[in-house]
Amino acid sequence: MLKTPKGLRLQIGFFGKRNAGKSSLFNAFANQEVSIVSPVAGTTADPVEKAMEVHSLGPVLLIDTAGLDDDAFLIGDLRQEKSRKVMDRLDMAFVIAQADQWGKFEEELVKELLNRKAGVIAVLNKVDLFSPQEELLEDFRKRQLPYACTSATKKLGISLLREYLVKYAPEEYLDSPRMVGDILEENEHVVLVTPMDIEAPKGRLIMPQVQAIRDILDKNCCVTAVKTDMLAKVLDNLKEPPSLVITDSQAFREVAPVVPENIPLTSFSILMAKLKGDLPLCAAGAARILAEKPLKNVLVAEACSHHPLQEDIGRVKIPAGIRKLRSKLEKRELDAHEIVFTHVQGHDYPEEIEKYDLVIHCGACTFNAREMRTRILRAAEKNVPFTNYGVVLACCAGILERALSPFPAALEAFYREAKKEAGKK
Ligand SMILES: Nc1nc2c(ncn2[C@@H]2O[C@H](COP(=O)(O)OP(=O)(O)OP(=O)(O)O)[C@@H](O)[C@H]2O)c(=O)[nH]1
Ligand SMILES: [Mg+2]
Repeated sequence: MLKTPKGLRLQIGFFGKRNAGKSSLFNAFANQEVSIVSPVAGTTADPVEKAMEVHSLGPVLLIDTAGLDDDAFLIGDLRQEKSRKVMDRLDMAFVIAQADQWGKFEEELVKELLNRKAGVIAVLNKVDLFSPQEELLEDFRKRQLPYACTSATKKLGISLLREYLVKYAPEEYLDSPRMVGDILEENEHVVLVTPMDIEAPKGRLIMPQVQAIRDILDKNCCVTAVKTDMLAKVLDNLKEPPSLVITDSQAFREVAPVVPENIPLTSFSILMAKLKGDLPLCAAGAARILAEKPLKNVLVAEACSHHPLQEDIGRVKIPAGIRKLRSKLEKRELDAHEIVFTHVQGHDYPEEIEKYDLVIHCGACTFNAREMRTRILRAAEKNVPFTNYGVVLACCAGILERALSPFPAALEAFYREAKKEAGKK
């Protein structure tokens, strides 16, 4: 129906010093001249991406990066900064060096990548001209660091790189996590509420809707999709109530009274929190909005850089919803400046996360699970509550508990945190 979204692809980075042959290997791997190759050191300035299918692994995203230097991490050069940012979202990385020049710098790179939980493969390139030292290879074997000797120009060793990917790819890519199928039994019926407002993309459904349909069908369940105003009629006409209703978060307020209390109801965004991040953690994070102590600085992080609908949610709906909720809670009208919402987009995510009282993330449909995990981790390490759009929208609409009811662990996490917050001032 749609192309595989970027966030579901295994992301593979090509790293190393300038002129190591990263772009040449990238092209040899892709079997296409995608990235510019030249003998001039520093040819690649910005990360270059190529989506492709790897046999028996499925969809991958290759990312060629700008060459790094020995003092790369000191000089703060913009292009090197971009290469480093790529590291945060990788599943796997090739660390590439000219075959006779693997050294301390490459080892540092391997360490950085392993710290980020990426799978690392050492690549000794240009073996048509240079030979690696036998002791080095022995050392790799001892440390169980997978390595390959390649020649990008002679196309040697490229298939070994592919084999390694399949061998070392994280489990989740071989067996994708479920969005909703895990809470359904076979033959159940799910109703989706998919409003087609002016923001809906022309001629198609948005990705979370498509992904949910696929997951429900994979579970051998039946799915009915309706627009908001048809919901009451469809529910009336069903002989048996559906096992679950999933609605667009924005229509939650309208949909909730139409769906009888005995029918579990949740939102697409909550399913995205489950698929990409950590639903219990996001549920617990929402408790901070309802806490008694003042809420001053909120970071709103958005994965897509060009999405008017998401932008509207992050920039308008959520700030307005939270201000309204806090005004009610504090029993006074909050001024616009009393809660500061800071917005970041794409792969930007601040290092000093402790400045914020709360992080609110979008559904992250364009991110892979690892990048989300890195972000969650960064907040958790600084004890900053983390939540997402769907959970916040449900919270502002006053239906959070209901939207979480199909996921008992998340509901419990919310109650636990709310109780803890109630004890603080
Ligand atoms: N002989 C030989 N030359 C190679 C090989 N791989 C790359 N080269 C050459 O090495 C030079 C640099 O290659 P690139 O692929 O541009 O290197 P890079 O690592 O992407 O360099 P930057 O990103 O620009 O820093 C080019 O002249 C390539 O033709 C190889 O396996 N053998
Ligand atoms: Mg290059």
